[in-house]
Amino acid sequence: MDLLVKSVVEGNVQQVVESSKTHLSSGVDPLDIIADGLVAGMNIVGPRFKSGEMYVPEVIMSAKAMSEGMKILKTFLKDDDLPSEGKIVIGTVKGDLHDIGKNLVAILLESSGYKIINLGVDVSPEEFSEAVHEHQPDVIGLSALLTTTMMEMKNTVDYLSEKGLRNNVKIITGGAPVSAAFSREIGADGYASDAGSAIELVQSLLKND
Ligand code: B1M
Repeated sequence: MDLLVKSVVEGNVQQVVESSKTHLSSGVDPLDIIADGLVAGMNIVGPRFKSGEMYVPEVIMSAKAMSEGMKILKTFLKDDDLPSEGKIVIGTVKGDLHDIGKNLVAILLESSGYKIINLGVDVSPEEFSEAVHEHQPDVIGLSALLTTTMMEMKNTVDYLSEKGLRNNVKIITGGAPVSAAFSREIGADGYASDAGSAIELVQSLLKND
């Protein structure tokens, strides 16, 4: 499985596809290939990105390699075979169109076993609220890159509180202008400065549930 892990880390799509097929044809359980190969590889990528050893384009290639491997392996799985650590709705708040960082956070959370519902950009408090009703997530992730849209995070937190939707869901925030202090001030449950920290934050919030 070492070659598969290495290929994910290196973002080598072709090698990941070939190696996944080789393991399948040797009779390895697809779930083991996912856990010990694809996820194990992304578990190396997350901390390396956090520590600055890997950069955005490299993480995107690793994620692409992982998802190409997943495409092959998923055809051998039943829908409920894949274990889920929890469900996360994520989006960039209203008025804000920046999504590169938010998508990276989504990618790394997904590769850590969370089911991600990515609402995209320019997401209003009402749309977050609808997503809570529809998907019943464990966590809502709010991203903002503009100082002018940071207050939409507060509006979203307030709206969800008003609608009585805070009981079973944690709200986390992130994005360049956001800070832990701001996040606390607006009543969110946590703040992460980068994608690697977002994984640790979600794990600790859901563990304490
Ligand atoms: Co814009 N932009 N931009 N921009 N843009 C910034 C953010 C800016 C700092 C540039 C500058 O002036 N130096 C500035 C904001 C200034 C401010 O508010 N203080 C700015 C501006 C002003 C604007 C416009 C207003 C420009 C204009 O039109 N006059 C406009 C606004 C449009 C809008 O949103 N309504 C605008 C537009 C754009 C583009 C569309 C051209 C493009 C976005 C494309 C896209 O995202 N699809 C863009 C870009 C690319 C940038 C910069 C250059 C790069 C942002 C980025 O992707 N970084 C940015 C300057 C910069 O940061 N150097 C800038 C890489 C990414 C991996 O990092 O997004 O920080 P980041 O994500 C990190 C963390 O923040 C964190 O984890 C990520 C990964 O580690 N994180 C989370 C993010 N979300 C998280 C959520 C979490 C947890 C962690 O939990 C839920």
